[in-house]
Formats: sequence, structure tokens, C-alpha cells
Amino acid sequence: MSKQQRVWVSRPLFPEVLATLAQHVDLCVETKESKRTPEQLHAKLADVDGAIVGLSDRIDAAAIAGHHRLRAVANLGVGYNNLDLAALTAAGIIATNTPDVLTQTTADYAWALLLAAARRVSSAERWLRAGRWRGGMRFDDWLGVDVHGKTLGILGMGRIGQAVARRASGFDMRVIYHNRSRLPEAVERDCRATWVDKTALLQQADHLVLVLPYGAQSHHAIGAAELDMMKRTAVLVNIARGGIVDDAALAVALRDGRLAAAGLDVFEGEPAVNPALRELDNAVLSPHIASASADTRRAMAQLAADNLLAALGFGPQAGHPPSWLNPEARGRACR
Ligand code: 8YV
Repeated sequence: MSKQQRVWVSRPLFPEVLATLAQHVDLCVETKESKRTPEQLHAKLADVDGAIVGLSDRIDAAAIAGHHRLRAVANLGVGYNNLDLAALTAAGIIATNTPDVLTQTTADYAWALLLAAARRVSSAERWLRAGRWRGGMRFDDWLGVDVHGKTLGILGMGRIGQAVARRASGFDMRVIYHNRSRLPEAVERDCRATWVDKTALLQQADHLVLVLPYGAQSHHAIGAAELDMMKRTAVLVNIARGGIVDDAALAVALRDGRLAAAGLDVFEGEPAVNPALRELDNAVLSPHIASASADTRRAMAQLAADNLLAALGFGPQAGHPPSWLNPEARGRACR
């Protein structure tokens, strides 16, 4: 039976989540995620009431131009730099994201990358798989850098940064952080973290984790000058966004031994990855999977669906999506 409202889903989602949407709306679900041209995206958003989109879908004024039917866009992610919030708000289109449900899983992954990069897990595995472990290994081969007992620096101390910090006490680490605004004392105490300015963070951190949102202000927040200030034995972890690190400068620093290692889940211009980074054995690279545990991705998809249904007027939260980014956009009347 045809329903009145139509929703476009830009990538395959969990069937049970799609089923909750399908109870209320007609669905058009893409069979794979892909980076669409602005023209393709504009065409996909024509004649739909709502859309579930992800990081590779840039929803700006051009994408929604002339689409008077579109009333809500639900982003699959806590970060929403792919959405032009001002343009959506000006058009009265509700925008939502998926905070909280991914905090712990993403913080776990920051630690996975930090430990893997510091202890050379990926390169050792590549070496073993290549059949090169034939005896005669030296006692001073495969030396990594320690994590326990060191100073952990965190740039960006929102929910995920705080969750990364809390895990550090199990490693007996001192935690320092930098954030535009200092956290309330009670939160600092709870995270056992001390605010420092950015220069002190770069100079004092034995290992540095980036967890800040991407925007004009954080573009290349870590470039050649910042990398130069870091310890040569440091590990840099980026689970935030590509573009926060100048990947070309990072590749040079890693190649020249000005930094011990890096663990990177995000890249400038992803899915493209700077070829210089791909060449380096001291870079642990993963394809933007920090939130990818089965439970968390399901929870993110469900929250995006709940947000969209509420924005389109369905369910107990009708008119009040749980993670509404632009409540000043009152929403358009149903057409
Ligand atoms: C991605 C993320 O959304 O939540 C975010 O901001 O970056 C991730 O959870 C997810 O990996 C899909 O790209």
C-alpha cells in the first residue's frame, strides 16, 4: 500500500530499522553507499519528505534548492559537517544527528588505534603474514613506545573526549586536554583531566588524541608547525575528521621520524587516502570505522530513523525529534 510520505535512505541500513520506517513511509533505499555528485544528490532529494544521509552526502543549499517537499534530514553520525545547517534552517528543514549512542564505542576505538600504533601491531602482523618470522629475531626488534604511565593529551573534550580520558586511569596516565571552553571542575575531576593551552598540550603530551569537530576553525589544527612541537616519541590518533590534520605534513613527519607513529581513522578527502600515508609502516590506518560495532551502528541507525519519523510527525515524539540540531527551524507544513 502506498503511504503519503516518502523517504530516501542514502545507504543500506539494518533491515529491522528499515522496517520501523516502512510502517509509516514509502522508502527508497540505496543498495550501496557512494559519493554522489551534487547533481545526483539534488535529484535524489527531489519529491521526498525526508532523507537519512551520511558523511559522504553533502547537504547544502544547492542540494535542497527548489525541493519544497523536503522537511527533514537525519544524519547518521554525531558529526554533521556534511550538513549546511544554516541552509537547512533557512529552508525550515529539520536536521538531526546521532549523539551519545556512539560515545563509548568511539572512545574504545581511539584506544585501539593508540595501542596498535604505539606497539606496532599492524606492521608486526604484516611482517608475520609475509612469512618473515623465521627465527633469529633480535631482542631489540619491534620496539614500540609505552602507553601506560605516560601523559595523554586530548584535543577536543566533548562527550567522546571525556570517555577517552576516563579510560586512561586504567593505564595510570596523566591526562591533559585542550578545548575552547574549559570543562566544569566536577567534570575535570571525574575525568582526572587538566586543562592546558594548545601549545602546552602539544609539547607535553606523550600521546595525542584528536576528538574535536571539523569546521573552518579546526581545519589543519594539526599541521607542520604543530607536529614540530610534539615529542618525537609521540603517537597521534585522529578519530575526529579528515581535514583537522594536514595529512601531507603528517606523512612527512612520520617519514622523517619526527613523530613515532599515528593511528588514523579519518582522512582529508576520504575515501581517498594520501598515498604517502599508505606507504608508511608507522601509520595504522582504518576506513572511518570508530563507531562500527554491531550494537552501536544499529543504535545509530535506529536513532536516525526515530529522529526522522518524529520530524515527519510519527510516533510518541512527533514534532520533537530526540536529537534536533536546529530547533529554530520549526519544520515545514506537510505537503
Ligand atoms: C560516522 C562519525 O558517522 O558519528 C560520526 O560523526 O564520524 C561516524 O560515526 C560513521 O562512521 C559513518 O561514516
